[in-house]
Amino acid sequence: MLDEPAMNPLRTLFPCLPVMAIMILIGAPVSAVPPNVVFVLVDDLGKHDLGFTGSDFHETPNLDALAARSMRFDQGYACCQVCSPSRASILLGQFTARHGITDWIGAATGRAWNRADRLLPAEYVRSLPLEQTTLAEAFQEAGYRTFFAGKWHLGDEGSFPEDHGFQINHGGHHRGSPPGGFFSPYQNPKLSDGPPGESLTLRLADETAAFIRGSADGQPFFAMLSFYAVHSPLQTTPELWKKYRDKAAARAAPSARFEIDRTLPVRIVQDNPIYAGMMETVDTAVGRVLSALQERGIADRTIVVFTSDNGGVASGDAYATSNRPLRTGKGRQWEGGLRVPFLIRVPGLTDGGGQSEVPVTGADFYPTLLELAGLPLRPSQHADGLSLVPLLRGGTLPERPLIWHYPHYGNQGGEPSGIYRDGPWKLIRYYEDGRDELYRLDSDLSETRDLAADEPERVLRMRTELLRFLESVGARFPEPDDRFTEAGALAKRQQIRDKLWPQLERQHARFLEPDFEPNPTWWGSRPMPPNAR
Ligand SMILES: [Ca+2]
Repeated sequence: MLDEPAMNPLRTLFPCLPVMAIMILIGAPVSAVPPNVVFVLVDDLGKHDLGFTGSDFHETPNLDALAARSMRFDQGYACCQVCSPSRASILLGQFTARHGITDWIGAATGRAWNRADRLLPAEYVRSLPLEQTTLAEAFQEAGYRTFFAGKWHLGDEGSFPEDHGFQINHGGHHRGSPPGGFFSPYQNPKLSDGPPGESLTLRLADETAAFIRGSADGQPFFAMLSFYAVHSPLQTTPELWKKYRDKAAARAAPSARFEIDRTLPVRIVQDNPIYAGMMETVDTAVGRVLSALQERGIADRTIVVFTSDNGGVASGDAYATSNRPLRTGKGRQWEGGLRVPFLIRVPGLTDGGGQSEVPVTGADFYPTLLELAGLPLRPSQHADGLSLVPLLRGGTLPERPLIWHYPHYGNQGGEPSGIYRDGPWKLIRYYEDGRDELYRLDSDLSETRDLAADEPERVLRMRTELLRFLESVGARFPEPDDRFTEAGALAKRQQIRDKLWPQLERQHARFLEPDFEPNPTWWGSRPMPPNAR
């Protein structure tokens, strides 16, 4: 951890002038101080997991209140359907194909991927490039104090938060899930243990709140609170589990909780009481941070961002939530994997709330936050991001395509593919066999009607633009796996349909039965295997 003396950015720019003269010089009111930034990133939070995004099961009053004072981007996207790539995109202002971190760091590539699939997943960059200027470094260079708490998952020793512009780091390291689970002892090399049973989610919020309370009057800050929640392992307290178990059990039981969508079963109902408990704890944690801003008297000059790194987990892992009406979830190439809650609160600008329907991505935060802070843009760095300030002011953005590239298979059933979003149209290019899907999202949000055969010219144009961009940034592609057999693929599909699907239905119904006793690790801190990510 680096400790640098407090430094006023205006002083840095104009070291010889008295403060009043500086204010007059830049035309700012005498009370003006550059705004602070609190960036809240939740892991694996689904688009419809929150009260204000339509969940009628999860309870998130603090986030709903924040949303009422923010611009809500209904078409806010993560830059990838899994975590490390979209985290890198937030910090670099680039689509994933450009920075090269295209899969979660630790995922197998080449022949090490051995799951009866048609392709060998492409190699990818395995740590955040040191030579680039992260969003934190841009703020630090401008005199901001920078703070990080929580999940990092952007490289090993030498590529931790403190190596990329964060002066303080509580809990960020190479792992993508909490080594000791969600309760102390944490087994986290970057976070001291609290009393046994302390909540990791609340602890990260309390560290952030303490940083805010201790902030200096003359120096703005950039604080990133990156929760390990609501990623697996799913763990909550007995009280919250019971609260949401009773809430779910009081409803009419659904006839089915899962449906098969191509590669894996997908959860289509939100009623997991453990996951709901985790959601409430995240909401409580964010409430503590917002309260600290009030108590410190700086809520009116602090920008708050709230978003997620990929869609909710509807397939794979703990099959935790449903993103309906969006198709599927984390890891997948459809909207459930990519659309996320996406809020920007700017005091004085978004106080009355508002909703934008313009498609935006995690790469846009970089230029947006620089502009809001009055800092110079760095267009060669945030090459794929656009400042959203015009939208915050009620204006429009220039038309531009959004591009995703995932040359991998996912644990959640994701297929190697590229995506090109242009206006209401979304093209998915499948790398296994070169086929395309085309959806018109303004009239078919759930991606049920593939229009590729009806629109061959549009498909050709969009595919050409997608491949041209990917080539221009040196994107890597998967290659055929000579071990693949049709019989092996068929056996895998049959096993999923005949065994996994009914087993999931039984298991998730069982969670709500009155005599069900959860595994003690749901509120314990049993360590995860040492090689787990
Ligand atoms: Ca994630």
